[in-house]
Amino acid sequence: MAEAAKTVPLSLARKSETEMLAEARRFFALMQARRTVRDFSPDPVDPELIRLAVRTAGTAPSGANQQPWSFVAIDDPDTKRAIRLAAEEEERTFYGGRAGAEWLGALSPLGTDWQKPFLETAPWLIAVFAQRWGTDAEGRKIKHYYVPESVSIAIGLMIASLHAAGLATLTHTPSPMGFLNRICARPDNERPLLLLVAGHPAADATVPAISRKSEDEILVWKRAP
Ligand code: IYR
Repeated sequence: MAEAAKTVPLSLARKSETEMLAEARRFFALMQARRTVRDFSPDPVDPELIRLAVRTAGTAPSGANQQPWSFVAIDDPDTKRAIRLAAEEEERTFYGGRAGAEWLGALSPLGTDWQKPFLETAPWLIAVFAQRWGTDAEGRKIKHYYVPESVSIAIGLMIASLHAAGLATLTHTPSPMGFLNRICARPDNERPLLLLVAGHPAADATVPAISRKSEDEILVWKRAP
C-alpha cells in the first residue's frame, strides 16, 4: 500500500448566500451563450489565451490524480493543413456511407459535411490526448483510471475558459483520428480524444437554430420531505 499523502489546509473562502447565487447566475448566463461555431475568422489569437485555457483544463479532477492528459496547441499552417487533409480523408468515407443512415440522419440538423476548412482558417487547433497508461521513474507502466471521464472534464473546463475569453470553439472529432499521433508526434500510450478548434467567429458566422433541453428534461430532484 502506498502511504497516504500529506495534507494541507483547504483554501476556499465561504461566500454569502447572495454572492453564491449571483456568481452561479453569472456563470450560467455566460455558459448559456456558448455556441459551437463552424465559421471561423483567420484573425490571430494571443497564444497566452490558449496557454490559460490548457492550464485551466489541467485543473480538472482526475482518476487517482493521474492527470492523464496532454494537449498539443497548433497554429503552424503546415501542421494545420496536414490535419485538415487527414481529417477530410476520414470524413469523406464517414459521410460517404461509413456512418450509416441513422447517424447521418442525426447529424443532418447540424448541416455538417466532409469538408473541414475551419481546420486551416481558425488560428488555433488544440489536439487533446488521453494517456491510457503512464510510466513511473523506472519506466514501468502505470495503470491509469477513469481516463475518458478525466480528460472529458478537462476539455469542458478548457471550453469554458476559451468561451469566457470571448472565443468561439468547435469540438471536432474526425473518426478515426489516429493520424493525430503521427502529425503531433505523440507516443502510443496516448489516444487522441478530440480536436478543439478555437478562434474568433467569422463576421458572418451563423449557427444552427437548435435549442438546449429544458431544466425539466435534464433535472430530477429527490428533495428532503
Ligand atoms: N466527425 C464528423 C461527424 C460528426 C459527428 C457528430 I455525433 C457531431 O455532433 C458532429 C459531427 C464531423 O466532425 O463532421
